[in-house]
Amino acid sequence: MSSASSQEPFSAEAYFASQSPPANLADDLQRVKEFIAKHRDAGRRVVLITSGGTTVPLEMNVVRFLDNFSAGTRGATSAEYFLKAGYAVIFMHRQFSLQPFSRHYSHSTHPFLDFLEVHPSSAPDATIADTEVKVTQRVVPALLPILDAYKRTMSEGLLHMLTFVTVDDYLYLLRGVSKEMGVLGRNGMLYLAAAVSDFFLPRNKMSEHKIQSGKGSLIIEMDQVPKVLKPVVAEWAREGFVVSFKLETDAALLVPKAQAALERYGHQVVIGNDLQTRNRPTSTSTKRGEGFETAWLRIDPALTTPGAGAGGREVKEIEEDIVKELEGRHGRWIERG
Ligand code: PAZ
Repeated sequence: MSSASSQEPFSAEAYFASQSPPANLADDLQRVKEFIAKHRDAGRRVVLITSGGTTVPLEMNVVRFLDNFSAGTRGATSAEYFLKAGYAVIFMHRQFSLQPFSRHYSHSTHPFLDFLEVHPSSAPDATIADTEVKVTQRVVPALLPILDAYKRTMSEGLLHMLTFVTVDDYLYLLRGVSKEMGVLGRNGMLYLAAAVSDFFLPRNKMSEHKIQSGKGSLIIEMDQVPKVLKPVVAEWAREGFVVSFKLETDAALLVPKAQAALERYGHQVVIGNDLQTRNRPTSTSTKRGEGFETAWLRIDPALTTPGAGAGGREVKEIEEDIVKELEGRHGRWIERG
């Protein structure tokens, strides 16, 4: 697979002209419009969270695809803290990645069935309908606040879910939802935590059927996905408070790359995280006058075992501090007008 292309990168318009929208886009956007209107009328701040990795199919009838690393932990965890802070949340996530609330009982960390107990009836004529299944008492203290927050969120209609799989789905949804958020003015925040592919295979270069292996090695030249942060900030969500994420594997690149992104796109905050330690130190960079301001959010590594809270142990999650910091900055930015 080649790593660099001699071609001009696609502009956002050329990208959308060449790639097809997801089948349910119009319905999805209609529901987003209604959700935003309801919360705008209530004077509530709304955050769009993107979460999880995108895929890039290599064939029209997809057998193989390129994927981006992300379990969806950052996005799902942040969504809970934004809800706690009073935001309504549009949670745009990769299908089957972690979701707010249910993330505490993911099949890999805390399988749901492990928390259940069966109590058969001892009556001689008992049927299966007399058997009770209960939640194990030991998990109740940790479960109750999660269940309570979940029920309240759902009954008040504060969480709206959207799913994507491919990078095409993601970009069409991002464009549509960002534009809908325009009616919120400064009360809208975009929190772009999804891990989005930098490369894609345009439809006109894609094989219709499964790529055959008979010819030995495979060489695919991919095109560059347009840098859509530019139209997000300059066109689609002009009044929104935009927070982008930068993931690096070389920690020394985090701050310079975050500052370069702020310089290039002119948005409000970049959150930098290193792949190995992403649940621990995290930097936030903001443009300040002619320069930049970088702050580090750090928490005690002993308190950060992901998902440990579901079993009853208290954990500290870095997203709590990220969201607190952003809520404050968003508020001050709204006041400044
Ligand atoms: O979903 P997760 O918790 O496993 O990972 C989150 C993350 C590292 C993908 C996210 O914090 C992030 O940095 N997103 C942007 C990735 C990028 O630079 O493309």
